[in-house]
Amino acid sequence: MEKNAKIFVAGHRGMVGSAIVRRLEQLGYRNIITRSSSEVDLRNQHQVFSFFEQEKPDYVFLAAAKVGGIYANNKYRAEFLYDNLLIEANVIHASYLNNIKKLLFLGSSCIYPRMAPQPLKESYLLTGPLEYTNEPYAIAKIAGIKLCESYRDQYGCNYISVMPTNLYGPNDNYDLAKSHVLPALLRKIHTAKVNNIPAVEVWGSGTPLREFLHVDDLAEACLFLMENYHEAELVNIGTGTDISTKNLAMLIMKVANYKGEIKFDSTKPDGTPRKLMDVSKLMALGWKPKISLEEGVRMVYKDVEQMQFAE
Ligand code: GFB
Repeated sequence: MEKNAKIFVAGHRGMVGSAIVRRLEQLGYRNIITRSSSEVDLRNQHQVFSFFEQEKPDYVFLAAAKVGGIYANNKYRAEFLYDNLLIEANVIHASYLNNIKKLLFLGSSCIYPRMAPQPLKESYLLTGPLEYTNEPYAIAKIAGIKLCESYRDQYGCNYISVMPTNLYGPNDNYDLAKSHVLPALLRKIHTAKVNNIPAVEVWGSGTPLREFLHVDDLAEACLFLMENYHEAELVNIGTGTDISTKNLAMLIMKVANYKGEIKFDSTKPDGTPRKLMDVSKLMALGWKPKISLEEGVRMVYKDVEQMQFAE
């Protein structure tokens, strides 16, 4: 991407979008355009089409989405499907109408079948039933992948799809009803430590395995792929290693120096038993993550220590 290229980062206030903007600015890109959802509601086709006609960006990072952890996905099933379908359809079609140079679409590792062989290869997409708890979100993201693929087939658009694993980092969501496991455990363990609470609650059995990538590594991978990848097939972005939710809690307890107990809440769902990404395709292209899980947790815990959580 030329340094003076006009780059639209959709979803710039979120954890992923803000990391992409941060990385673009670090690399000297100066013509970055962003809009809050109150300025341009990406679910509103007229607002999106007018914005694109007016701004005509050269590149688009489509990081805007309605996201959340297992509980939110399962509770707001209609919103996760409707909002995400509208956002991707409007932004991808507006990009086509305005002949933008390239678009990068962000999906998620939950698009793969619940019981697909591990680690998950890009070719496993649509080879089996999805995990129930996040099926609406996964279907929306699969539709986004197919939109990019179909606009490439029919109109020759250079749109690529990337599938990150579970993410964490600055600007994460710490609302316990909507967040993902890593920020939720950071908050619960920190709160337990400062308030001398003897035990913290971990949802489910503690056995599900999850892979975690720091969002700064993800941003680096997105810029790398925007520059170097021009194919139709999706690309996994991850670390290639995973950890059980129990051992994640123990890692965070070590980082926080919290000596309490873990209580497992079996009334909460485990979700997918495992969703480890096969990242050999991306690594063969020349990218690899830099931030280890322990290092990343220590970095984020420093931010959490400054946060005031309502009890
Ligand atoms: O991160 P998480 O909410 O989403 O849950 P998924 C991961 C695992 O952590 C589940 C357990 O087995 C949870 O039961 N867990 C333990 C907790 N304690 C907690 C807690 O306090 N909060 C939360 N949230 N989980 C998401 C999808 O699935 O993965 C999204 O729902 C997206 O759509 C995201 O794809 C990447 O990893 O199960």
